[in-house]
Amino acid sequence: MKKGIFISFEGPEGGGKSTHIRDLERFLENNGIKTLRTREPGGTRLGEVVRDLLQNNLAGEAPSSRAEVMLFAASRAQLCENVIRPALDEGTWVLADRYADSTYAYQGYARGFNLADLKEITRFATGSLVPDLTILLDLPPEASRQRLAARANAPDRIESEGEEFHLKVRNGFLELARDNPERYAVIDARDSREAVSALIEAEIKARFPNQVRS
Ligand code: T5A
Repeated sequence: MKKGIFISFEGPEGGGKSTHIRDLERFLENNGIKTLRTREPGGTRLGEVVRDLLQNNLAGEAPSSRAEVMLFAASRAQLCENVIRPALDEGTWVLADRYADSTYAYQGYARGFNLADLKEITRFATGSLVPDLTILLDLPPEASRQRLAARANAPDRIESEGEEFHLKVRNGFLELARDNPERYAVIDARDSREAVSALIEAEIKARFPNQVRS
């Protein structure tokens, strides 16, 4: 039975998901809460191979758009069954660097696949596991591009998509947040690291007052 809390972090590339998950981990651990960080695609041995297929052309050919949907779903299915569910069952809080809403934003709103189809594939892959809270680190494409340009590694296959694609991704996430206001917290990721982390902590305290106090 699920005893832990499941929090997903979503948003455009460079929004600060990894950075703010690390900050939240420290905050929760200071409150005596055990946490586990996951990432997608990836997070299991099978998932990391899928990540290489999706991002680094491991197979020597790019996946078709439909194959891309199924590869993200396969990575998520493995992660849910082998990592996320067992952790939640033992009371660990899971902090997910991307989850199903990324599929809806990238493969749905940006690539144009039908959202109802994607939801059905996701329901099967995850056994209907939905986060308790989704933190959307919202960033316009221009700011996202600047952050990615500042890092050492070259953009991967999906990051290299054009401006219009990334605008659709951003607007898709904002629409998902509007459609699921009780699950989503939208945070302006252009603020400083300290300011964004403080907003996330305030959100967690407000939503889970019995578990998080200081
Ligand atoms: N994808 C994924 C799909 O298409 N469908 C799916 O279903 C799923 C699951 C995954 C790719 O796959 C796609 C989406 C993606 O294109 P990834 O390699 O895992 O890609 O990369 P991202 O998830 O995009 O994450 P990034 O590592 O690019 O960015 P983060 O984690 O959001 O940002 P982070 O923390 O690395 O920060 C980026 C930079 O900004 C700075 C950091 O120091 C760093 O330099 N920073 C801040 N600067 C100022 N103020 C702040 N508040 C800052 N926060 C961070």
